[in-house]
Amino acid sequence: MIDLDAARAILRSNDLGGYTVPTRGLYPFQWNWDSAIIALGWHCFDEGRAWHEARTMFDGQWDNGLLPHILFHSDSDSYFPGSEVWGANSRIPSSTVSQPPVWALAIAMMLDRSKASAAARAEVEALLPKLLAHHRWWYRDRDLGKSGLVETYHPWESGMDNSPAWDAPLARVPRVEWEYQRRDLGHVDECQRPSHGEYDRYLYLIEFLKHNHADPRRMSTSSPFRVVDLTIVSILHRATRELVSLCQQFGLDSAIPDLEVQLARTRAAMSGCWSEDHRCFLNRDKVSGTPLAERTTASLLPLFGLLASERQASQMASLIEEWLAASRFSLASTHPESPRYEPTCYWRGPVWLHINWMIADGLTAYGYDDLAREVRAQSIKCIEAAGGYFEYYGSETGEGCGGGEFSWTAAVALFWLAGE
Ligand code: 9WN
Repeated sequence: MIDLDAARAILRSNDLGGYTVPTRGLYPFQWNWDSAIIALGWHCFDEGRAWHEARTMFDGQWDNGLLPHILFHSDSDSYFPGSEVWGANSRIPSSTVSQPPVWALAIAMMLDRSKASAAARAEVEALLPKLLAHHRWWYRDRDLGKSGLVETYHPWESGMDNSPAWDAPLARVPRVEWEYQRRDLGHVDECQRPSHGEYDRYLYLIEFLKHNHADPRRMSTSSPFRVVDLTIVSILHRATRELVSLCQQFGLDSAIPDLEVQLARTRAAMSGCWSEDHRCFLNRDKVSGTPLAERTTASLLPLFGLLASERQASQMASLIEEWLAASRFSLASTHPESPRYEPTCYWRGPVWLHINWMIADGLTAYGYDDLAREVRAQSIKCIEAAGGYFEYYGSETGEGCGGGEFSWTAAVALFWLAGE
């Protein structure tokens, strides 16, 4: 049994007034994709608060449309690196990269589920131009070559920070030489977090962005870390489809043709990411121009993005069946057969329930209802085994890992697991 009162209590206690922190201490600010998922959770019991979450996030949008991955609404010494390290020149102190663009989808879902529809329509009307600017930023500044596949310049932008898919591209990034003190290790056991070598490189990439004023042309020609991340590509495609539908409903027809061009471009480009041998899609390294042959849950998200053909979906479904069976708790964020699989280390193996939701949703869209139900059952099993809502769960033991009282996990329980 999952405890929905406890899930609601987590959102309330992580509410800092207009924005919800992922968890207290470890992540004391507003994170972009967390916040979209959290809004869906709020929407189940307090619609007004859900829209407030969205407004606060978009208050931090840059003039060029970028929606930062972190908004540093207030100071906190429990997290590193803070806004001074990023050095952004923004109205609300922020990071200088974005995160998987879930917002248009979240807003479309909130509108759809809304009981207070006049109020909801007013909220969407106000948010729509900002959503459009956000999506245009991705297509314009992150795909200068109009390839259909947006690029990313920092593992933190992918949201799957230390995914084994990034090992090779990250290895060519220099390490910073200055001393710094990590704060995450004061909250979570070291073995569940990225390594020092990874942090040195994350910081180098922040400096690189700062030095180049996050300029799209410079980043796309010289960033030492430049990848096509399928989490972003898939979510962007799915969310843009929702954006088109919102534009239709709200009379913004003139915005649609451009979005349709982008959607078609991405669909056409996806065949280049498919691997027959792996039975799934693969992220790409743009520096070396090669596929990143590591099966992580990002490889499955094109189902959620509605980017797979029926034939590809069927191969992915058989892969997912094996993937589910390969660890006691599923879906492991890295395929358990990988030599880089680590069942309790962050994005290298543990189970993340918002990703399970996306994969289950994709499976349903392609007609694999039984598999989708199994992914959902596995998600409930994690919460039960761990006895609560954690950041992620050990894929062999179901133990709660990372931060506790975690907002997006509580939200997923409310808007997904509580249903049916
Ligand atoms: C860096 C907040 C965020 C999530 C990311 C997750 C983790 C941050 C960190 O926490 O990243 O952005 O400091 O580890 O990887 O997906 O949005 O929950």
